[in-house]
Amino acid sequence: MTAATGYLAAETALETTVRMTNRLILDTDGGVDDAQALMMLVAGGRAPDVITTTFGNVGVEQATRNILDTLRVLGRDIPVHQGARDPLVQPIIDAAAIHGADGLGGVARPTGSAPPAGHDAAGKLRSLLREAMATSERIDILAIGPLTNIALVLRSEPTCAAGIGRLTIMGGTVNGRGNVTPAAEFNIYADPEAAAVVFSAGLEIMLVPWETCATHYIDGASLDKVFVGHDATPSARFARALLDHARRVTMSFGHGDIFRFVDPLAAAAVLDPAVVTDSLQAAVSVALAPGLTRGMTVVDPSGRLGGKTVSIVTKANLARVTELFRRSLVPA
Ligand SMILES: [Ca+2]
Repeated sequence: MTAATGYLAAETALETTVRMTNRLILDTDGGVDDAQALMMLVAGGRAPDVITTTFGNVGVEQATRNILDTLRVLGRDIPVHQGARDPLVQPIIDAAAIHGADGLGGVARPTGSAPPAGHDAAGKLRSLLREAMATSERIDILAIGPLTNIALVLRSEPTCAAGIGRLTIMGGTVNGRGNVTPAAEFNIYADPEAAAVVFSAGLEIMLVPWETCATHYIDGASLDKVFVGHDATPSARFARALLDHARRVTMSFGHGDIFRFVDPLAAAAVLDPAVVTDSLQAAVSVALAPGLTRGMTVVDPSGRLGGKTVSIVTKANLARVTELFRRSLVPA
């Protein structure tokens, strides 16, 4: 049999791509970099099939509104299911100092956004994962907020773990240097008990930790060039406003005019796993005791902790990540 050529070859290649890529759920807390990550997934050709929201950067209603407004800007209709309002055990914290009171840095918003498709994210996740198990078509998840929704599912129905393909998480630390406390990163610190449930479930996890995000950045001036001649569309204006907010916050912390890839780095790893150029295989456990280390991810490459190891991203191809991000700013 000869190889298909022309149109047929393209069609066959597309079918292969579709078969090889699992469906995707985005679980998000609706902050500035969450909106940017969503824009990257859409621009990169792997829009989530379903989006679930959680408290985190802001309260869950605001997080849901932020995601729905971002979808409105993008002209995309993706079902958004509102989720966890509170952590499993501890009181709620938020990150308004970083993401602004509205979670999107006060950027101008569109009108006429859709309402949420539902208000039971854990229930939706559960039914999707049951369906995935029944059809043997696993679903990938990108989690870029506190892990409460996923923990609620795994705690109530542990067998749902079998429906998850790869779970990519932005969160935690690899060297114990946090961004909320000296030891803990925000997404884990916001609900350590939930993170503990997720990391002990035996899942295939790719972890994008805080230190890797902090060391993968691009200077602001080179991003300004991207917009030259391209900032007339509503989506480019929205993208630019988010980016400018993130740059202002980073500058206010004394780090200069740079844009750090945080949730967008995790989105890049989902879009193109080859952006990951170095990673550490290690068991990860979450410190739950009150005090200095609460919410810290304890990383053990030695195997003494036991359990399934996760893949912790330590280096990424910055040029490739930047290109995936650039496409979301000014789509062709
Ligand atoms: Ca986030």
